Amino acid sequence: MDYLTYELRGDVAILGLNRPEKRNAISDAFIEEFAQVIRRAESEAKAGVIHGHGPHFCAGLDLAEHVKKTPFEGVHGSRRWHEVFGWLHRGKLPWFGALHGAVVGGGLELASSLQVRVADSTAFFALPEGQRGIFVGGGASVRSARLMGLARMTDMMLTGRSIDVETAERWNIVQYVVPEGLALERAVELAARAATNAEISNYAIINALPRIQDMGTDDGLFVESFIASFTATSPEAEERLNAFLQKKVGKVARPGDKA
Ligand code: 1HE
Repeated sequence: MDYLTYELRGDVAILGLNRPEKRNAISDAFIEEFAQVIRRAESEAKAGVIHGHGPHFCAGLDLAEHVKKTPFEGVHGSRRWHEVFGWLHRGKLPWFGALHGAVVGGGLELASSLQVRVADSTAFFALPEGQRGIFVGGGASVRSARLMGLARMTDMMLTGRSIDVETAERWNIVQYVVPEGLALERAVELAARAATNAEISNYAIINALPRIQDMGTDDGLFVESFIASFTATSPEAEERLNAFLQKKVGKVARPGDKA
C-alpha cells in the first residue's frame, strides 16, 4: 500500500494514514486506497482505529492536486469523500480516531466522521478553507458543525482560528484527551472494548442514533421503540441478559475502575 498501513490486532483493525512527507494530505489515489482498506477492515474486524504516521494526523485535502481540477471534477471528488467517509460515519464498524498534531481541513472532516475521537496534547484543530479560497467538501458542514455547533464552526472558518485540545474537548470535537504520544494506545483500548459489544447493538448505535438526531421528537421516539425491541429479542441479547442475571458477567464498572 502506498498511503496507508493496516494491522489487525485481535478484533480491531488499525489503519494508519501514511504519507507523512506531505503531512498525510489526502489525494485522489489516497482516498481510493482508503476506500479499499476500510472495506477490508469491515470484513475482518469488529471495530477500527484511524491514526496518522509522522508529526501530524492529517493536513486535509491535497492542495497541489486540487488546483488542477475543473469545477465538475471537484464536485465528484467531494462526493467521493462523502461516500467513503460515510462508510465510517454510518457503516458497519465503530471507528475510533487517535489524533495528534494537525487535524485540519479535511483531516478534521475525517475525524468528524468517526464515532469517538481521542486526542493527545499536541493536537490542534483548524478549518483553513476560508484562507485557501475554498469551502469544506468532506462533510464538515454537516458532521463537524453538529459536533461543535454552527457558531463555533463559523468562527473557525471566518477567522482561521486554530484551537487546542482542551478547547476541542470543551467544544465536543473530541471525547478523550491524553498525554502526548498516548492517543493510539488509548484508542485501541477503547475500540477493543467496543468490539466486545453485540454487533447488532453497535450497528444501532452507529446507524440509528445519528439518524434519530435528524428526526423530530415523536418520530425519533417511535423509531427508538422498534430498534429497542428488535435488538432485545435477538438470541445474542437473550444470552447476554441471562449471563448477567446468572451473575456470569461483571457489573457496570464505577468511573475510574480499570475495565
Ligand atoms: C501539503 C499539505 C496539503 C502540507 N496539501 N501538500 N489544508 C491546509 O491548508 C493545511 C496546509 N498545511 C499546513 O498548514 C502545514 O503543512 C501543517 C500545519 C499541517 C504542518 O506543518 P509542518 O511545518 O509540519 O509541515 P510543512 O513543512 O508545512 O509541510 C511538509 C510538506 O507537506 C510540504 O511539502 P514540501 O514539498 O515543501 O516538502 C507541504 O507543502 C506539504 N503539505 N499540507 C498538499 N494539505 C474535501 S475538502 C477539504 C478541504 C481542505 O482540507 S482545505 C485545508 C487544506
